Amino acid sequence: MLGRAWRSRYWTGRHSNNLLPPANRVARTNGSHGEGRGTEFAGAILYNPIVMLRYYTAGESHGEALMAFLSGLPAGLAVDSAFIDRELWRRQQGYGRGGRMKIERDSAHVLSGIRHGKTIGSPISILLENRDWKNWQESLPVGAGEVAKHKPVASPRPGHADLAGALKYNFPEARYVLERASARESAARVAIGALAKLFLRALGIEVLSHVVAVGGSTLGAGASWDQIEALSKKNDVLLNCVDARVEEAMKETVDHALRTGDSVGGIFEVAAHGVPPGLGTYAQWDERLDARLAAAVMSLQAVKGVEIGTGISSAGSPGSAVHDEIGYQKEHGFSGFSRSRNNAGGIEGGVSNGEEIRVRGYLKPISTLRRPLQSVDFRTREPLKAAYERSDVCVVPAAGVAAEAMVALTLAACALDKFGGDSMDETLRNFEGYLGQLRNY
Ligand code: EPS
Repeated sequence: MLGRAWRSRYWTGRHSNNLLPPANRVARTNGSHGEGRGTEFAGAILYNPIVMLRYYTAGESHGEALMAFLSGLPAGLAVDSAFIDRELWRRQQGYGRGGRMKIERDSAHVLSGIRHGKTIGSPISILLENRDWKNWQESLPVGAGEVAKHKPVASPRPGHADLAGALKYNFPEARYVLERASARESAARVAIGALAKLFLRALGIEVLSHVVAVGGSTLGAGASWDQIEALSKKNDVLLNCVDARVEEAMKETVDHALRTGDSVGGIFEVAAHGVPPGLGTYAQWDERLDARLAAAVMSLQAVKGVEIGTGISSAGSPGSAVHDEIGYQKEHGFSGFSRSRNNAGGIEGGVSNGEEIRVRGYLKPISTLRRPLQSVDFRTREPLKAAYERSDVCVVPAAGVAAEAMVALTLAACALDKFGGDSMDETLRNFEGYLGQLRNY
């Protein structure tokens, strides 16, 4: 069996042919030509061509369950299921959630890949039961069921996937669209994100979030890692803001939306603490860490913008006010190099620079409104107000927790690209070797 680092080198295509494993060398001499990422070696593909850590989810919002799959974690990582459930609980918190959160008690049911409390290197699958399924079995059956019991969505909601999805998949209405476009799906990401967090923790990296803004109520100052960490330990979550006074203003903003049948968006910030310099690379566009993080966070429901560090305000400032001056104290950080501030959000040139990574997500307001906007009847094409279904009014804290999962999965993938390892022992050995290199730089 090929080592993980071996596979990575082979598939990233940056190394010479004589580094190819024997099976692939044979394939090339048998008529495959070309360099690079996999398909040229179609006759000899042994592994997924691009990434070592792979994941995806399945499940409808009101179906029987959500499923999450994670493949590529090294063997021997201790898994604490209470930690996964705590993460799932954190995602369910926050002022402004709808009635659904009173029904669900998300808990991870691990089906594979973890035995005797540790990963075994095999694909991990996790099932999250939808408690609400009992109320939907007749409306959303797997079999044909009774048409009269289905729950079609009369008119698409502006801002939701309803119309674009119905047009794309040629559905006469939007029920199937919203079932999958729903942010309920993010619970599955949080379950596997928790495993990525446990992996990163073994490397000394922690990932958490806080809320910067709800509607127009904004935290003026930055939040320190210690403040963010203290928030994560709370057992009563209001809006996950480090400043109690601003949090109260955020609550009033949500109350106003509740009173007026409206909804609010906002801004969350994810911080990754303890990330060494050297994750991601400028060498290729799709291997840049900032690009990978931006895609990961943007993929979350309702996120319409992503910012690394002070990226957005930096665009209007002179370079002297933006870039983080460099100093050196032998014992500081990973390599002795230090920074006067962290406007870069821990990433320069698509590479982590050893400072804390800071990524912000900008959420549009929830698109389901109790006082709906104008739309069109799917059936008659006549004007009709947009459909209203039970919904949340504000999900910024929950989205922050889901974004932690996406950031953790992305950093774990980058760390495995760099350090490889089929077992945690192997990964940690490679990691320690690299840390030594940084210390001795
Ligand atoms: C969502 C609508 C609401 C939210 C849901 C996301 O669900 P329901 O239609 O069942 O009331 O509660 O979020 C979750 C269920 C969750 O777990 O976060 C939507 O349309 O996106």
